[in-house]
Amino acid sequence: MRKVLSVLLAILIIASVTVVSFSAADDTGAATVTLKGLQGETVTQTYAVGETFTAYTYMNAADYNEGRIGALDGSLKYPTDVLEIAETYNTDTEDYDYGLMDDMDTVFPIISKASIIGNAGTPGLVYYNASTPAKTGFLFNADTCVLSMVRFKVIASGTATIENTMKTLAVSDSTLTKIISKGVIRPGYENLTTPVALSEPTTPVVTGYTLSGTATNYKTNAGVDDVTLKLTGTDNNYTDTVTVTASYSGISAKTAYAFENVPAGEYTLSVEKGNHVTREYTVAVSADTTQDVKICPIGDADNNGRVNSADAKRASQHANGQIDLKTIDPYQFACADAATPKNRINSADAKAISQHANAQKSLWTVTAE
Ligand SMILES: [Ca+2]
Ligand SMILES: [Ca+2]
Repeated sequence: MRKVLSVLLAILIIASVTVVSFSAADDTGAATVTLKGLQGETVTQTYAVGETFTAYTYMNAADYNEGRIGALDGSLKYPTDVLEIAETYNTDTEDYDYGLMDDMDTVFPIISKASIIGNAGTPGLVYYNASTPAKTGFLFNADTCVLSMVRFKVIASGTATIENTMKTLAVSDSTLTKIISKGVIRPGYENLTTPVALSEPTTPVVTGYTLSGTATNYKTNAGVDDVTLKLTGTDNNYTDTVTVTASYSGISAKTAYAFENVPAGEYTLSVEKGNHVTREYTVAVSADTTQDVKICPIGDADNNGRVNSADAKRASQHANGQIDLKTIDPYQFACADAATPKNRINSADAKAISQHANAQKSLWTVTAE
């Protein structure tokens, strides 16, 4: 659970339910409910009197500070003659109640889960106010990050508009740069979206997908066993890093890795290991995705995991114009490009590989991690 440095919460008073002049049982009508987001996003649905529903507001601040928000202050307004608050959502129990307000994970979806928010004691107003100026902040880096999640009950027929307002929204930098100031979205931040939804919370909110596979890598020097995989969004600001430790069978390892809760999008997956040549893959994620990867040691021109005279010969053949490793496989070229000048394979690369193969001078300078 993420450490929250500072938490400023609104006064939370669970207001007594507004008393209406007739009981719900007397009213067999329906209410037309419209939920509005900050930028005019709307969703409308009709519910029978007595029915409960959940109003979700998501927030995508991914374009700003990688979606890391350091402070927010806002509310939902609803008409008390048609709606009352039934319950709010508690992510610890994955059920509805007023939750633990001292636990920010249950207030805002720092990573992925839904939030609860409090009724400030003012009829018709659900209020939230929280600040974590730490670098990490609250993470709103995907369309599926829940800003608020409130369960309402229809108590009378009519028309009800539930409106999101935000007084302050600031990124989690040292000065809490404001995206929204005094209720107005500041210039340059117009891409902020707050999608809204009205649906029964029968399943947890899906926040992303699993990207997993095996990373084939090789034994080099003792203690050099960590494989680091970095995922970077090309059409979003999502980044994540996973490090796994190789367990070898002979000289090679097929090491399982997984990224969880990856938002849909296109990514660059970079695979690194000491004494290996870093390799990048382009991966599209729109569902749970498998991507196996393979990296090879420096000098392994034919990518079979061993560096021997065959690799030196291959580099030499390229240097002599007999083969073109870039055409055969750009990654083979990168592995054969063992000596300076880089990005060019000449007799120096062939010699360096040969010296490594003959145990005269190792290409693998990383000895432990
Ligand atoms: Ca080889
Ligand atoms: Ca070279």
